Amino acid sequence: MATAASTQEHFDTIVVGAGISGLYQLYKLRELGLKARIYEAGSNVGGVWYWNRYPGARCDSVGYTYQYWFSDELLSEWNWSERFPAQPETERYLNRVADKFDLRKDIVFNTRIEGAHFDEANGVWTVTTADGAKATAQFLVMATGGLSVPTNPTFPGQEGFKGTVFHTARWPKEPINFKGKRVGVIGTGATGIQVIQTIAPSVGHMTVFQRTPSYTIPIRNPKYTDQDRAAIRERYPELKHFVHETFSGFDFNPDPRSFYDLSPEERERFLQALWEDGSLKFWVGGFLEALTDKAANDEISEFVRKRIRARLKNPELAKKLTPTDYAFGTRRVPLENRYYEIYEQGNVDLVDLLETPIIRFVENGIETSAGVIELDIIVNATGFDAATGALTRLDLRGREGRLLRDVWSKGIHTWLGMTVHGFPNMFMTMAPMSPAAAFCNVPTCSQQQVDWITDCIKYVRDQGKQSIEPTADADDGWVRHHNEVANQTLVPKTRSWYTGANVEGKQQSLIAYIGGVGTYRNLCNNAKEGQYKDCVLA
Ligand code: NA7
Repeated sequence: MATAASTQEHFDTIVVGAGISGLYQLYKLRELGLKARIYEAGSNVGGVWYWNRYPGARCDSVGYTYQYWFSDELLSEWNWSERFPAQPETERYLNRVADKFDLRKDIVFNTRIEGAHFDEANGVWTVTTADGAKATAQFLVMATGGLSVPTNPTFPGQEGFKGTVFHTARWPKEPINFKGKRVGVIGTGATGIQVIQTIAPSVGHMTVFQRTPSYTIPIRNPKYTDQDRAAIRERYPELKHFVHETFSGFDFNPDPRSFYDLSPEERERFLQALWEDGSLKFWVGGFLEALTDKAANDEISEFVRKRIRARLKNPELAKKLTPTDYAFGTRRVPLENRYYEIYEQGNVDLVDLLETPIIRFVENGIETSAGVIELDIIVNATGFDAATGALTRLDLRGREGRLLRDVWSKGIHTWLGMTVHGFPNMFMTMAPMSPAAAFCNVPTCSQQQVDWITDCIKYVRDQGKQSIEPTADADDGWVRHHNEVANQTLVPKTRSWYTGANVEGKQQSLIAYIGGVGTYRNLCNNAKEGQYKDCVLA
């Protein structure tokens, strides 16, 4: 493992973050023969799979599409145990990658980067760690993650609560004993649902504080046999290419037929078959009109609502847990496992915050407009400042000392979601205006972005140049295209983390490119083949 140097070290490239993108970026930079270093705030690799170790954390992507494709040896060695691996398995996988490719020796752990400044005179980035150490590099890759800055609710009286408060994205490594405890969970997105359905059976009593119910899909998660794994491995040579050509980075595409090519009965049968797949295929592997056409979406939304209602005996509960005021698929669709049944098991209450909002936290619990609910533990499953949060909270300054936070406060702009005008030699993964920020199976897009970034760095060096930066027009063009595509869909019409609505004061615009993973990849490839003509090389 690398250690923070006492004297200022210089690298060809500094990477911030040792998650899925950062690890692969280090591997690729080494392949180029560059001197590279990762700084990582956590004590180990894994990024989102290091921090989000709450009970029930599980990947909603099928495991064999949620992996690296660069090493046939790794692909042949690693055995996924089930279709949707739980957090410990994915974390183990990323540790295995770090060990197998000896990545740790170039990673400094327990080191948070507070700022990075571009020095125009010398053409280098200087990064500063939380304890004031500095290092410089020609290139900077912000592999800081799209979902790495948790949002905590701010209710009056929070500091006075005498029990324990956890955020799911900062979960302790030691097991928590919930036995006999009164537990409150705030939030019913993908994370809330996983944690609620997992701990509800073992707590004394649970109160779920729900503001917006989710549309969900029941997960089908068989354990794999050796035979299953052998059959899956057969597909790897084709899959490693195919995932990059799809709409959302998985191993399937939306159906080529129009919603209106089928009769209502045929549609019902088709949707039922997708439903039984028990995966996100129902969301992004069905009709594309689900995301663009209100009438088509209404029918699909009702298909899901019917199935949620059918799970609940109590009509009052069914009403509260069934979404009716937004369109299916315009917010993240969680996979669930016996989520609805837990509300009828006897020790779980649902508080609908639209009826009885939280007034304040009190010493012994949470006070809503209906009275005090006594709690020992509060779990905030309240989400993230997605895509921008990890970048805007830093003192990240490009040319003329301009702060990215200020630049984006007037309107987020990027070129291809990977670079920003005014920030030469700075690259980002999982950043705004790329599919990776929300509408992609993360490893697919993170590998595509890292490959593109690596090629771009190689090009600059091969040309004997020092720096590359998109023009202001390049950013403008990308923002225009991003918005045009976004506005053809229903997604911006719903308030969610996809539109920045979950963070006060955040830009209200679609955070991720929704033109499709394959289309985005072609646009990135065109930029490369066109020798980055939208950029200034100096
Ligand atoms: P999400 O999807 O942003 O969900 C957060 C949940 O927390 C959601 O139900 C919110 O309600 C709720 N929330 C947030 N703040 C509050 C306050 N102040 N009061 C009450 N309820 C609140 O985050 P997740 O962690 O579940 O998922 C993020 C991604 O991680 C997910 O999409 C996967 O890709 C993995 P709201 O909807 O805002 O009404």
